[in-house]
Amino acid sequence: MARLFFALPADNLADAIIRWRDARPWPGQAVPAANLHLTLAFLGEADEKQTRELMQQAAKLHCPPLTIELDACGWFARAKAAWIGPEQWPNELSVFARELQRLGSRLGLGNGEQHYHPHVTLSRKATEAPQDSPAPRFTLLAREFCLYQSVSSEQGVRYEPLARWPLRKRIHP
Ligand code: 2AM
Repeated sequence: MARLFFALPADNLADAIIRWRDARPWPGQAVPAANLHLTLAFLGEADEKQTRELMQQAAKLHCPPLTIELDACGWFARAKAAWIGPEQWPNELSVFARELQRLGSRLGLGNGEQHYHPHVTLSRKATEAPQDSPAPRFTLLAREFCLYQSVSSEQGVRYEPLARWPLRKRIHP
């Protein structure tokens, strides 16, 4: 079994975001640069057959390249996650996240969560919200999406991309 999720990688921005976070008071336990991503759909524990099927189906999906402004800070009190994310985001992002979540649920995966709020988690075990001023000003240019496996080890968790696909608009004949 593998613990899986679909996400937009934030590799290009990760170092700049970490510098920004580390230059201000920020609650909780810092997430390392290599783990920064914007989750599209959480899938949970999948077996090999489900993983194969996810890859086959995901390859057929379409979503245009996306520009996402990371211009707000937030905190999920229950998950104790402090994050940055968009104040507003393209509708295509919500539509695509829903499609990926539905793909997961057709295969018996995911947590049935309906509400989608895009974010990049910058720390965990945060018992308070980060200060929201000055606001972040990053632009995530999403050109591809990935299926990640979450791997836990003594050094902590790391996210390994199992597959990646370009974001591309559907071309109508
Ligand atoms: P997070 O960024 O909000 O922490 C890998 O664990 C990814 O899946 C993380 O991005 C995490 O979201 C998300 N995730 C982990 N457990 C989850 C759950 N039970 N429900 C929804 N998303 C989850």
